[in-house]
Amino acid sequence: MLAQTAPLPAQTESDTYATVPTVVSAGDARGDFERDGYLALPGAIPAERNAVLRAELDDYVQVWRTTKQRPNALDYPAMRALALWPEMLDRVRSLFGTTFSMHHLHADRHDPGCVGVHWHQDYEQLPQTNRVYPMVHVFYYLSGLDGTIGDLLVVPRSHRAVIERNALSLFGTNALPGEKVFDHLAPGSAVLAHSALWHARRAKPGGSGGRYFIDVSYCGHGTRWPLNRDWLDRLNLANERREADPEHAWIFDTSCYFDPALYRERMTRCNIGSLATLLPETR
Ligand SMILES: O=C(O)CCC(=O)C(=O)O
Ligand SMILES: [Fe+2]
Repeated sequence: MLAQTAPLPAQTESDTYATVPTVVSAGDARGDFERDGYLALPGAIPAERNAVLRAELDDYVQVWRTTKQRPNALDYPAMRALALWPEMLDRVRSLFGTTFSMHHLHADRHDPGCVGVHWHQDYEQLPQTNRVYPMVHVFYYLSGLDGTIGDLLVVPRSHRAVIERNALSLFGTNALPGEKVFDHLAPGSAVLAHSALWHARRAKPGGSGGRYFIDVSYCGHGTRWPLNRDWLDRLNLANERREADPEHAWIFDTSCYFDPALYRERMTRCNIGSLATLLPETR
């Protein structure tokens, strides 16, 4: 069983807007993460919990493929518990040095022959201009990685570059200079990746049984992040149901998000020339 964690203190408005995460390293893990943009945690999920998650993911995938509708992962108890896993939340908190909310949870089983995912980064920002606030994706490989079906690729230290999410698509999943290939990870491993880290999934032949994959992402407080309506609704729903576990109110707090659909047109209209010249004077 996962241990319970203490709730974070309630945020005040001044906390929310004053907290800019420090880039000073406080311990090896944080230093490594800040330098390289990722941390690998081999075999992080205990075997028993991992088996429950795998069974749940099989069910989730079957419902999704049968109904052609992606179910709400937060309705599945083990996946919901994974998003709220106290040890992982503590780790994210220590890496961020600030409070945060969950952004989304995606889950899928990649069966043999599954296609790859081209190079990209997943940092949520409209438009992409800086990397001041932290966002992380926790990639869980329930069945591990063994060089079949799909390898995870990352370019260490690429998370500081400011680049549109799909700007790297022209490279497909070809090798990039300095890339690191994850093709050997124990079942239940996690890779914590700064969301701006360049990464890809390179399709590989062979394999059996499927590549069980869950990613959960978290956004640091102090700014507002884009989140599509669908996931805003899911988090709000989870928040409404939190009587069952009131200590998790903060993780489903959506006040740090905005629906990008409501801003895209406005952004397109004013995103001309150098945006800096359109900003009000600040000191
Ligand atoms: O399948 C993987 O290992 C990574 C997939 C990915 O890039 C993502 O879900 O954002
Ligand atoms: Fe990604």
